[in-house]
Amino acid sequence: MRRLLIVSNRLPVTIEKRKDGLHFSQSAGGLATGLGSLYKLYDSIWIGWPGITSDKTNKEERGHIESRLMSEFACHPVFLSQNDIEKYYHGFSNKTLWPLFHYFTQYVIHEKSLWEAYRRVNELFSEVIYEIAGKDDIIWIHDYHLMLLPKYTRQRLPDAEIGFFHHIPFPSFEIFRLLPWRNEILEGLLGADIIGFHTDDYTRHFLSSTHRLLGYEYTMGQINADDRIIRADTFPMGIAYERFSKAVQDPKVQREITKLRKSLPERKIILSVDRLDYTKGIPQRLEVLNTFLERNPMYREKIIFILIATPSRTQVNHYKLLKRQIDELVGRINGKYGTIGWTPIWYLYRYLPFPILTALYNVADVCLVTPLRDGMNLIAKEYITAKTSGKGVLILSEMAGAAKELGETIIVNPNSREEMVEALAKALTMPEEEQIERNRVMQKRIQRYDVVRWAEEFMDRLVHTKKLQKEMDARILSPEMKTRLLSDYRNAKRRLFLLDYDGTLIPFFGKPQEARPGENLLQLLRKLAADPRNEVVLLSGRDKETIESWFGTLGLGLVCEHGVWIKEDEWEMIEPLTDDWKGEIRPILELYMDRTPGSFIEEKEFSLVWHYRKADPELSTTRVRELIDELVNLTANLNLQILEGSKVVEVKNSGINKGRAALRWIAGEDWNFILAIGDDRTDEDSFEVLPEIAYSLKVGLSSSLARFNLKSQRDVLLLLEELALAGLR
Ligand code: ADQ
Repeated sequence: MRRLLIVSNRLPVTIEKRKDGLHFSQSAGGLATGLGSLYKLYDSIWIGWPGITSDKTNKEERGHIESRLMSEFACHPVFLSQNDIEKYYHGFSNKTLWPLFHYFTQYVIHEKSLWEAYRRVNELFSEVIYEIAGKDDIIWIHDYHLMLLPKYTRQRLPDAEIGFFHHIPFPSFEIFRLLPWRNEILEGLLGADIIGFHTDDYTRHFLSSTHRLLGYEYTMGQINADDRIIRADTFPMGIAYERFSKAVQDPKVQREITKLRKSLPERKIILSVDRLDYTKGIPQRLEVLNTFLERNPMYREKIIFILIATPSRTQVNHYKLLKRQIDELVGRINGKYGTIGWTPIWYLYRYLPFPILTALYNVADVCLVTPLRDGMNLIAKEYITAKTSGKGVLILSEMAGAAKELGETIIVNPNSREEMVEALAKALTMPEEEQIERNRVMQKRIQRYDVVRWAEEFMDRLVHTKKLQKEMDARILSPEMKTRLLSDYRNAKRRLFLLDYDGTLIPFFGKPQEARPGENLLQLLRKLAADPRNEVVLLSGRDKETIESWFGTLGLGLVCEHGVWIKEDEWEMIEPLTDDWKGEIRPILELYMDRTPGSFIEEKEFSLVWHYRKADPELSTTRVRELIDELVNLTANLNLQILEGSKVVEVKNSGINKGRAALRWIAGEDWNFILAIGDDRTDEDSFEVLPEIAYSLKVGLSSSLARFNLKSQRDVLLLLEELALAGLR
């Protein structure tokens, strides 16, 4: 059986040191339940911090903790010091990442020492993983505390199967870019094979940030990083459905329900349950209640607002202030409206045991889940599920990830007090049949995509992505195939090279003038061309003046403007062409140049090119589609073709391409060896016309007509250098 290593900041086990020794207790959170299902499919171990700092334990105790965690709980500890917890957990995780990712930019602290602690602890986690991971283990890392861990783990275990799930929102680029260490965070995540988010918006935000900050292209959630395919995808986390839908049958829950009913006769109950966190919008919710009671005196003494807040991150200052603010608000509202027999708000500042929590879900007529920002929010799903009678109304913030799935609730903007007050009135008067109708639909949905399905789907996609990577690896020119290529080359009497220039012989540059060949490359080409058995042809999209000035004296065959101009001995045009269409097309390209800062136009003899490599990637993605659309309409009656290359759109006469030009050489002789290398769509035309004996190589990991892929442009030079050497022997 394969092993699954689950990694999160906290273990689902808490250890406390009391006078009589160490105490272990297991916590049954939603994540633990979901992942529990995987324990049956995989032999699993959970890695994380056990909740006790290493300063409080000695070596012997730590040894005891380690062995007991493993034997009783299948857990492995990562020991952290008080200083680590201060800086990595309370610090960078909860004073930098948490507020930033929840759009509370005013609370964010950018402090280098916190960042360094975050890096150090992530490194520490990767050491522990390295210690215990076996070759075939799957590693699933959770949450914002460990965003660098996928990369660190990949560095130690290059072939590992690594998944990452992000439980909080991933903010839009405009927010994310504020982080001084934004690139490191993205690179950290990209160490994973798959990165999961709760909603499509978060997935999109992440893809957009990797595109804009690291320049990685993506299609349908698939990122082509330098040498790997990585997937970003949406997996809305579910709950342990049965646990909540069957809770009411539990005698302990029944007892709690009876107790509650006795103490709350004839009153409508409005419930609110959260961790005490500024993202949850608790003060705003209390203000809504205040306004509601002010405007609707008939509801006074008729409702009870039960406010449950779990203590959380109590060491962080903003949380202390929030606690004080809530205490004051509760006091003020209770003082203002309360009567001898009625207290409007019942406020509990504690964690509730499961029977009481579900009893509350059961008796509450309305549940208010109105965070200002929330990755998913599981309370919303738990409340709907616990409503076995179908009666009950959920008021849900559109800023919670759960709103994407629970559209039948009353959805509100948590920043609008008006809207929320109205929603409360609507909820309290909603006919029962309507409540049941709305809830039944959602219950089915929550049941179908529960936490087990969530976890299993994530794992499925992880395995699938790894398979894709392996398929792509199989297309990469293997050492054995390379040996065969070299030997075919050595044995061949006549050899043809068809080489693209930009992105193949040199890296891709933004501006044409930056791409001048270096002396080493010129020497290499000269050496290859000097062998009388070789014919080396350069096929470029560039204009003939540039290509002639760079390569004119090396004895190469040359093709310019994607096949318009050909030089075997002298420059000639592949067929007579006109350029009288330029006057019509140029103004369109100029318009796009003006609207897309960083882009520019290149004019060649028989083509016009719009370059956008230096423009903002997101903007240019949209502009390219618009431009092509416009050009397609415009060129319908002109004998022109529109060609999309790497970061360029080119308009030229139709019927002209690199393949047609390459055929001149291919058909000219009986070659024993042909090698074609290219990196973009325009090279596919050459690959298409090659005979079977040819070796064709595509630079990069995208699909192609070429027989093999090379991971990077550097690999092209290495191969050509080996060929040049092989020729000498
Ligand atoms: P949280 O911000 O902690 O989690 P949430 O999704 O609401 O928020 O889940 C909390 C869990 O704790 C629920 O299962 C709930 O039952 C329980 N809980 C909360 N208060 C409680 C109380 N007073 N007594 C007993 N139990 C209580 C983060 C993200 C969320 C995301 C989850 C899961 O911030 O947006 O939904 O992870 O990915």
